[in-house]
Amino acid sequence: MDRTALRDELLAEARARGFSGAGIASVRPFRRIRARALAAIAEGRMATMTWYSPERVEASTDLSRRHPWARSLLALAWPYPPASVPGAPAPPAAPGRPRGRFAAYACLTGPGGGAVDYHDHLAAACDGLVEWLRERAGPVRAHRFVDHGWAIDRAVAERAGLGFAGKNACLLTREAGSYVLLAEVLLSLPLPSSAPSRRGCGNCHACLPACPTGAITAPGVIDSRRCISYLTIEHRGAIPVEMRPLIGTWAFGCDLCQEACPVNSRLAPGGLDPGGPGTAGGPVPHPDLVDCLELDEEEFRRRFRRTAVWRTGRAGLARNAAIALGNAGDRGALPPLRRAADGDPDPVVREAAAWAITRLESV
Ligand code: B12
Ligand code: SF4
Ligand code: SF4
Repeated sequence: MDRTALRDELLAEARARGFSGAGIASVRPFRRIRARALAAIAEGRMATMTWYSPERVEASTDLSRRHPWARSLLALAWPYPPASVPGAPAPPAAPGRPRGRFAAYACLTGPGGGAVDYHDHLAAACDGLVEWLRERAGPVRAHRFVDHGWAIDRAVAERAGLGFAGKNACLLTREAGSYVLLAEVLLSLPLPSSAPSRRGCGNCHACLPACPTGAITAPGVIDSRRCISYLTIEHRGAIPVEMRPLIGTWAFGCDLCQEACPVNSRLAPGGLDPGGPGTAGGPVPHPDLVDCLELDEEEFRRRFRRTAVWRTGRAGLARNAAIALGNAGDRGALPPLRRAADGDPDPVVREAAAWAITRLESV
């Protein structure tokens, strides 16, 4: 079969299976992003994420080192709805039970409506697509990357024409803006490359002032040490005191630089249903912060084991909730904070709760 026709059929099949974007990139090294990623590590912008090592960057930016059989790269984007629409009022909260925020990607639901971890969800979708390709094209060797794989997902997607790199560093796609999760599959089959996107941010710079912590230090450059997403998901131990008031009520991740983006608001007129504040069925966009503070290990596992929130751990979520409660300004949250400051098994949570109490008592 003609390779261009096969590529086009494969990309159409990806869309039919729920991916919002699909494209083919060459496997040649990613030299520009290699230099940027190494600089991010050398300048400390990757904070304590030591797993993001120079060795990983070298392998991620020259995929043929570990996979010499690879002849093309299939890049894929999976869409998800934003958690809220800019300007929309926050959902009501009961006195003493302020609501916080979870990043929209953590609230991803599967076909049955239940919460899912996007890694599992995307991996299954990629595998299904590779099976389809094998049925069409015969034996094809494949290796997939989903987020924690050794590939730089945004750079691959950009080269495959899925979209362009925004000043908030996110990959902005035509179909779903930046509200996409990325994955890619190395193939032993040579397929012709897709055309890169010719769009860009132009004169817009709305995301830079929208970041409350100044984490976007230059267009396309994120200092993780200041990024709420890093602080609430990846950072272990106490969150630096000077950053705490800037985190607002985010309890897991942050979407502010995406919510400010006109490309997203043009494409996504509706947000996720805010639903109730309870997390009994898994992550929700506006969770009850006292609930997040008080979960024990068993309940945390039951609610979040197969979701993105699992990464932060019970103590990480409770630490974040304590800080968010301090920032929410509702003194009705003082009793649960006092209980956590005295009795939480984790010293980091106890200290965060004590900080929140001091902050609320000074309101
Ligand atoms: C480490 C990491 C983080 C770190 C560091 C973020 C960062 N920007 O480097 C932290 C924990 C802070 C983080 C946060 C988030 N992350 Co993250 N993260 C990663 C990870 C594992 C590696 C990223 C990386 O290599 N960074 C190093 C830099 C050099 O690479 P980059 O940012 O990817 O590169 C782009 C920009 O630098 C930009 N760029 C480079 N130069 C220039 C110059 C100009 C002028 C411009 C305009 C742009 C530009 O172009 C590059 C290619 O597109 C990837 C998964 C993966 N394996 O790739 C997910 C990934 C990037 N994260 C993702 C998501 C969803 C997020 C959050 C939105 C989660 C949230 N809601 O809380 C935030 C967004 C923060 C932000 N504005 O970037 C998605 C991004 C999807 C998308 N549409 O872009 C990814 C791809 C995971 C996935 N598989 O879907 N993340
Ligand atoms: S995710 Fe939040 S803190 Fe991080 S760069 Fe975007 S707006 Fe700033
Ligand atoms: S807000 Fe503007 S500058 Fe920032 S990513 Fe969106 S289009 Fe680009």
